[in-house]
Amino acid sequence: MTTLRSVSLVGAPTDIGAGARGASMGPEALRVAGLTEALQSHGVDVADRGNLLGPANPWLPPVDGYRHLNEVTAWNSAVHDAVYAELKLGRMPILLGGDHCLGIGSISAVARHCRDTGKKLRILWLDAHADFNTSALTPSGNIHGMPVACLSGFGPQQLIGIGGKVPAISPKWVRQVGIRSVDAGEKRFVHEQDLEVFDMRYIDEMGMRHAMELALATLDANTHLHVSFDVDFLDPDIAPGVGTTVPGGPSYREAQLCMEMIADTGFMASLDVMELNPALDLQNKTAKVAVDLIESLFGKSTLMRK
Ligand code: 5AB
Ligand code: MN
Ligand code: MN
Ligand code: MN
Repeated sequence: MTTLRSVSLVGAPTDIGAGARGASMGPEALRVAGLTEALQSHGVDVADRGNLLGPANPWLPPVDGYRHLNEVTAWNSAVHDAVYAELKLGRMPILLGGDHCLGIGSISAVARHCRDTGKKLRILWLDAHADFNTSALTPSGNIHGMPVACLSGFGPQQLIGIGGKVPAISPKWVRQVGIRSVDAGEKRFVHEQDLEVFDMRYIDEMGMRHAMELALATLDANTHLHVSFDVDFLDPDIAPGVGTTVPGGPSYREAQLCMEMIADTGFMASLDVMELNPALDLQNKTAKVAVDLIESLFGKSTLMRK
């Protein structure tokens, strides 16, 4: 198992790209749920870097198809710089969101690090949503619905340029798992760009095990695996504390299996934990489930096999 054992927690307390307020409280809820202690209990060296700073949320309607574009850019630049700095130190960044627009800063930094080090990048996108909207396709203007498109070079210059190369990634490097809510135009664009999607219908029919086997199939010793975990990936029964719940997501056990299979590869080298919204949660239940699942990503296993 080669998963890095030195981790840096980077909090990004903002809901600047979301359609509901409250994800700004996500980092603190994960800390209160015991994230540091849980990781330490698996022998991980944890440095909590505290929270990044950025502009307040002015809560304005879209302009040219984007809400809060300048504020989203400022937050993503801060996330990029922090994540890139941790990777340079040889540590594994865990970004504590914050809404999922911040995947742009995080993954553009990871992609830059992979260019520096000659690593092959694979991105596992665990989400109910494809997050592949553009200003022309979006029904909301909320940029948390656009990060995969922006990273693939489809978005405003000020966002797609973060990290120094356009596009930051190829959509061919992405594997999406758990998808069950995609807008009509977004769906056409997902097919056009050939994203590999293991949606809930696929998981129902083939099982989480088979979906994850395929999603992880092309990893090798030179791969940097980035996991972008949108907490709304999970079924709302176990994870009600998100702004955009979609019924019919993975159960607790299916999600555990998904995380355990990622841990088994030993290739996870960076992680985002996004969209947790404590204002919509029940006694921090969703944060606790998220911490449980993160433990599994770091090798906690229910297996009795030695
Ligand atoms: B999330 C929606 N597709 O674009 C849009 O939570 C929802 O980061 C996006 O996955 C959900 O507004 C974004 C309707
Ligand atoms: Mn989502
Ligand atoms: Mn998302
Ligand atoms: Mn959401």
